[in-house]
Amino acid sequence: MMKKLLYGLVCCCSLAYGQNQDTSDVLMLNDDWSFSQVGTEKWLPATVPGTVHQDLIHHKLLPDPFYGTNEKKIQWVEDEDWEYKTCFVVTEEQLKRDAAQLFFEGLDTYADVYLNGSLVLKSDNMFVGYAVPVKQVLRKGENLLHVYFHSPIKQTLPQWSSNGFNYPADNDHHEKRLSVFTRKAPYSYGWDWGIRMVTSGIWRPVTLRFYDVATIADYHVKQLSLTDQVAKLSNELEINSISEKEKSAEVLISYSLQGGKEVTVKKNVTLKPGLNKIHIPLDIQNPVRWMPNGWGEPHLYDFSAQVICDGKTIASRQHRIGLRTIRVVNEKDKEGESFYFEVNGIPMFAKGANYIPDDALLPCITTERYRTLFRDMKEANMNMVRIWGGGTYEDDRFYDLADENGILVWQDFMFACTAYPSDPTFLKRVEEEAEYNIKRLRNHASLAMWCGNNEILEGLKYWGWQKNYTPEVYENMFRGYDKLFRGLLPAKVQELDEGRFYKHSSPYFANWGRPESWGIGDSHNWGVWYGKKTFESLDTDLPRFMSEFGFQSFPEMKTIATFAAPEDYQIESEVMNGHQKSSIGNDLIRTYMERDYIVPEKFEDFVYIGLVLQGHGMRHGMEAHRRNRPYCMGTLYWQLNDSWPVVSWSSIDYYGNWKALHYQAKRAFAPLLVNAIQEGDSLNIYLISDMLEKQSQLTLEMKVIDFNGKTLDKEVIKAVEVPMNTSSCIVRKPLDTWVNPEQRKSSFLLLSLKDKSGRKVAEEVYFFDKTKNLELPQTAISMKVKQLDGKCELTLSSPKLAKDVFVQIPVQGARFTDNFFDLLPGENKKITITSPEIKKGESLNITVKHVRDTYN
Ligand code: BMA
Repeated sequence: MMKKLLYGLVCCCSLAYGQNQDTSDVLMLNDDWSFSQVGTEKWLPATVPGTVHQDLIHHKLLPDPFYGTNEKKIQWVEDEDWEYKTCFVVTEEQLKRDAAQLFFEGLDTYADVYLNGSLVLKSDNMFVGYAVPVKQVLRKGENLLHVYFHSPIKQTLPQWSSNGFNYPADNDHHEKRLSVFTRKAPYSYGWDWGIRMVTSGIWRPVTLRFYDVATIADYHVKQLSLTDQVAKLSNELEINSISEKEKSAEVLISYSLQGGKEVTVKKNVTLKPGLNKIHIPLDIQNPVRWMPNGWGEPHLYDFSAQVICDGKTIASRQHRIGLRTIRVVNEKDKEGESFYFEVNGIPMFAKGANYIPDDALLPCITTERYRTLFRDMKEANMNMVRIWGGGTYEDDRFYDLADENGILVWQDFMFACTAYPSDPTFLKRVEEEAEYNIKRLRNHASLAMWCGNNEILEGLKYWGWQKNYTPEVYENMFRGYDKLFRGLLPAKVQELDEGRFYKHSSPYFANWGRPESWGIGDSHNWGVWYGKKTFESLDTDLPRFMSEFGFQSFPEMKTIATFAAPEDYQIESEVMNGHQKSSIGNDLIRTYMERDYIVPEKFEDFVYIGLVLQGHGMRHGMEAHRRNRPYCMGTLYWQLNDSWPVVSWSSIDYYGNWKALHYQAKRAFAPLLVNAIQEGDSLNIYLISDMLEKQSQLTLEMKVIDFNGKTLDKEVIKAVEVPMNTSSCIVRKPLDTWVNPEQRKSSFLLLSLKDKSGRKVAEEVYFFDKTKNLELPQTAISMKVKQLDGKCELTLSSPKLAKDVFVQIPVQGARFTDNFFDLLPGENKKITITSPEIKKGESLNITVKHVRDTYN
């Protein structure tokens, strides 16, 4: 008999499986799988968790999809059905246990699961974990598990055919837009930065748990209130008893205080057959708060729940819990409607980026890659990441790392850029998905808010769908929107995660083409890029919270070299075009480059100047947003990362290499920022602090220096104070009092903020003109190299200014303490490059380039 249970009703933390602290017996079923294309009868070894694409690539039945124009050659996979099977052994002791539960953390997507000939599950949602009671079908000895994946294309074609219209899912790179019918990561059907790889497979782990009496179906540590004196919590457990009679049990909640002392609270309960909801209140005196990155330590308490029956711990669950308050202040005010995060009672300027899935093949993302990504965010002074709605609800590891690193998570539900169906079957699936993921994620301290979707209201109102559809269809899209995003999802959040902020869309009102709307809520400003507006427009086109703005670049040459051969090194070659998914992308890059730079002829130089352009342009925006706090209270740029090697808006490429933008974000997001900006005829200097302590007794040194290193002017302001969490203008001076028109082209302003011991606490280099107008000198950079195992220390210097110096080594993912910096005349700049691939004594090809090098 087939029975499907929602994961929400059973165990939901992968950690719990790893650290089995109870009497249950867990078999990991990720080994010995084989797979076959239906109809071929040919079986080959398979990887679980994985996707059929990974297995085909492994067996050389598919070419590397990222290389050249291979994307075209792999599209057939989506039209086929695929089977996976494995055998596992069950012992007599295991069979004697009261229950056995097969658990799939993720099936992609339409799968029929057979165990020893019984159909035990039919899945239809990639975002849901499935728990199946299987005791009745297990056998002593060998058991056969068989998963049949229906092609997500063939499965939904009948729906498409009877729908009568094509959904406005422009990012779905197929003439028949089937993606909307399936609850499956939208980006896998293609995106304007994404390869199309419509996957199938067992994409998350599989386990089989044998247990007695009961399991903990859910454990929620609910924070009821928090003050400096006391945290009031409620430990809410759902215990599923499979016993036919009532059973007495003891529930133990323990947590450890700072210093390691363990505190335990007990409750005696009577477990009735079926689901038992148990609440155990708990107070923590003098709680240590979880703080976001930049504000202190993200302290976490280790919580554990145990169910003890007849002297044995029959079930247990663990969570790491952070105590903090997060309030999204979204209120009408005299300027419109605010949108900001108040963390532990203090308004927080949000600094971060939009995250897309880190791989076109999700199971390829290793723990190490997640760790590196969080290190990248933390080092760039970020405190927030938005998990954008066209990907997936992320892996548990992602949220664990967000908790541990103090990075707040803005969580979209997985809907983006198109209307969706809203028939009862679809709504039911979404309901299951919401329930599963809200329960899975609500214990995370980092989870700051839920958002219904990405840009769907915006699409409905402003992307011309009115013209493309009949009034009935269009009206129905609106009604469907309301059902999903104003009905179902907020109701689920209210029911399961009461108190956490929910907004139906991002943006929910502001539209980049309508200035009168910018005072309301969060904005996606695509005036820069799609609207061809200048980067300087970001100084005055101000949102209350910038949840997206972006600009593209090519990845650096060593990444291009992974998918293209030297003969493809042209902006519009077939291979490069295959890796540029925005039809207007190359033209826009060139248009913007012409405005500010001398456009190089050589492809390699174009790639480099493009990186420089993206970095400076985006930094300009981030600084504008920070300068304008508290009117604007956050900036999350589009986009943090890539899912394959591609031309995109990212600040980190697929191989983990920071683009210029990531270094510029790090600078723009510095906790203490000194920032010069031309406003009208005046050049003004701002001091911006996101710090929680007032900074005093600082000295601001302002030097105008020519490109040969001669100081033309110097001014010092002493006893400077920077209040906590503020932006203020400290100097306003007409531009021509800083430099004369000639000097504008041949000098820069060096701003240094020093503390009372003379230590530099902030620095900015400001140029008085666009780069293309500067009289950049030719100069040779000298470099001292000290190469050790795992790292390389460089000291760079140049007698004259070298602008936007880019140091390259042919090692993917190497980490640089700094790059894309201005090397000031006479300065000795030390940087360290780290990578396990760097070896003492082995030759390392280090190349250095600066803007002047690209002139003929
Ligand atoms: C934003 C995103 C994505 C898209 C990006 C660039 O609006 O939400 O859908 O990739 O624009 O076009």
